[in-house]
Amino acid sequence: MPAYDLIIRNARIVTVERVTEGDIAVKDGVISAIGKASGDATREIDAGGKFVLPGGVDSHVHVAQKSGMGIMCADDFYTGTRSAVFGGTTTIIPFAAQHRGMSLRKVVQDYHQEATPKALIDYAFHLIISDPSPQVMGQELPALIKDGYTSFKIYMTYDALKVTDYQLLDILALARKEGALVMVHAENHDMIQWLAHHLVEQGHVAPKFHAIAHARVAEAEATNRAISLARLVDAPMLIVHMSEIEAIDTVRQARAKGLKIFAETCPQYIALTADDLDKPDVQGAMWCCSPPPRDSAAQEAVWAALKDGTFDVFSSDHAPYQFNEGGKIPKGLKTTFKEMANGVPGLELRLPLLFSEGVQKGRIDLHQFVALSATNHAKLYGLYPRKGTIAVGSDADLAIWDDKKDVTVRWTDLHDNVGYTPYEGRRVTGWPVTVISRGRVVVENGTLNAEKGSGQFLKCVTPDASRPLGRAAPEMTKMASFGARPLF
Ligand code: DUC
Ligand code: ZN
Ligand code: ZN
Repeated sequence: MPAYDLIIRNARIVTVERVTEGDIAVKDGVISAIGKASGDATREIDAGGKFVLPGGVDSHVHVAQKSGMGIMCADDFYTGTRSAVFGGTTTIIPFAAQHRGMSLRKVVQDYHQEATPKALIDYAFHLIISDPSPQVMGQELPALIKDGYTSFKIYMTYDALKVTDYQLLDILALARKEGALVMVHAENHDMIQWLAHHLVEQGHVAPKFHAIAHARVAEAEATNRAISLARLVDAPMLIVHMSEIEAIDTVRQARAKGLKIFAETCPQYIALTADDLDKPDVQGAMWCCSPPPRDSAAQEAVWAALKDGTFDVFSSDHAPYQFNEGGKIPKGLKTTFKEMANGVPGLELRLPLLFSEGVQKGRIDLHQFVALSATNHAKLYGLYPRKGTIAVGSDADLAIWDDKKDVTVRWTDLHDNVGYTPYEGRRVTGWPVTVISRGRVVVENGTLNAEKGSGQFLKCVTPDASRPLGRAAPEMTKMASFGARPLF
């Protein structure tokens, strides 16, 4: 009987702290030795000096979800996790989304029913709360937090989803009391509505006007307001999908004051600009997401914030809609920018884009890449050290990267169900060629080898913020723990 199930030999093992040369031995899905592995294994892989990184953790993903406008995502838990794993991601945290009038407990049950038979890799859930009714706030949410759903997203915009500032304060107070993390989509609803109304009135309905209606100041104002609300009740908050210079500065200042504010950005804010939405007829809808991509100055600000640790996590915000009437363009060629489905796919290309544009171009180092792509996500949602690192006792979730591999992005080579990629034709250097999930070699030589339903549900726990997130987030060391604390 071999000592191990798998040994990866001759690896350059990268974590947030160090690069180590050696072997990784795996038994029963868990890393059981690192260094010089003596003994044999059922399977050996020679990494040949390639980088072996923690499998990515993508903590902002929409799959099998209906948008506020009632449009179904193009990916379910099978195609979504398939796409993830081909891009080097081995854990996802999608949303169980409540629409108004729904029981949150029932919503969670429904998402489990969707995920259980289909997921190829491990997953946890965030909640989306659009209806903080007495039943939700008094019973369902506190119970769900105890059951391992410790983060929830709140919208400050979208008619069907947004909560008032008063409701957000209630939710923040509850998060503080129960020890949970509130994630905020920060855009000023009335500013966007007002601009959109006047643009449409003047016949400006093409996709490019989406980026004008979702003005930078709308993001900046809402970010500042959200942080002020969190400050009032001293509750932790994550601002998701940040795109904009002033908003990023506001986060940086809040953290410098010691506030427990975390921040996330996404591939579309380093690799796209508002000009991408400026295409003939409604084609620009394929690049439509909220907040919209901005310009090269904003991209530079995003890179600076990735480098200096203002951003804790780099997530895909994979929000996949096909370019047809059941997806992006519900009214076909007559669809106005107000009616387009919001969101772009990014699960599979999240890590290759960050690696190629970030590490290869010297904007961030490999350790920051690991922190931003895996370790910080696992720490923020209480999955560390089971996920997000390479250590004895951690799940053997690993990606072997060929840092020399040049790839020209073609949607036909990707594994989602979207039908296009906003990054078509881009060249990236560096690709996760072999991907391992709990010791199973799930991607190798471009082939998938995982059973539908073999992914496992992960319960999140409230993180202990006295442990720093990693090199990309040094301010965390100063932050108090955000375990449960009563407000009054
Ligand atoms: N917010 C998201 O988080 N994803 C897609 C669209 C949106 O507005
Ligand atoms: Zn959002
Ligand atoms: Zn999202």
